[in-house]
Amino acid sequence: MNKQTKVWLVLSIALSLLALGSACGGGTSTNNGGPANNSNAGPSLLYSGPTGSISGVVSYNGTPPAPKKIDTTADPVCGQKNPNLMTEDTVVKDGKLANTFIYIKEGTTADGKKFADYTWATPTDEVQLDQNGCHYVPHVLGVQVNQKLKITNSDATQHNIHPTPKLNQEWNQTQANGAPPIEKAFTRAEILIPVKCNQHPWMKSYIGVLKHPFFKVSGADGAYTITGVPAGTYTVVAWREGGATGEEKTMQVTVPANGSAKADFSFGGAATSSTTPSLKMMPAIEFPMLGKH
Ligand SMILES: [Cu+2]
Repeated sequence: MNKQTKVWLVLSIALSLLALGSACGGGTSTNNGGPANNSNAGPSLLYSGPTGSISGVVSYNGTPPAPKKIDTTADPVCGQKNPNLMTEDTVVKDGKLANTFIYIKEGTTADGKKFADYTWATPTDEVQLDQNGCHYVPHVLGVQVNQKLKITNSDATQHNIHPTPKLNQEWNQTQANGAPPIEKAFTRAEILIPVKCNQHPWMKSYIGVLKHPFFKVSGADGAYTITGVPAGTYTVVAWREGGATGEEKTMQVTVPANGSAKADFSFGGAATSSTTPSLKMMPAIEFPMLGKH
């Protein structure tokens, strides 16, 4: 018997055993519909049409709040490794805003189907969140639903990773100096999950969880590019941290087949300059009316 024949023999035995196993298993189930129907997820619609990209730059108007130096005296290890640790809630360079999470919220593909009706494979590669110098790196990141998130501790001190989601399950886990990576995943889409550290109150990170892969975080130059986007028309959202649930800007874009759509966003500035004049006008309107009595 040659090697190929042996392999086929082993395979066919394995398949027979599998068939036998599922036939026996079927006796306990009321639904004998076969393997295609036993999944609780709906039928999956996979996209195979033409794609394009969305790119742009995120700006910050006006003078951004200056980063503040973080007092790390509670943990000397942090101060030794990272003596100039600064707040990262608004990172602006030359008017461009980093750490903005840009993603497709909804839309219609060029073939007339709802974007939300498509399903996207969970990536097999993991996304890393490191604790290095007593802050989270990166500060903002995205994962797909059920994609593996690998959390590492590069510091000579203990951290306690504590995401505080609204839709996913909350957990917190201590990771000692030298401890192996912690592997987690989120089962539901959520924009965005704040992550804190129970050891170091200043530590913050934000994780965006989506059912699809069309998201990016703006870089230090404010730029981002989302590739492989099905041709279609979409609502694109740029999210940045701030307040209780963050701040969002939305834009409609049409992604052409094999082309690129532009979506520039801007935060900051504008709101304060528009409210001041309207407040000043109010007394001018009110006083003549009072004088008529
Ligand atoms: Cu920590």
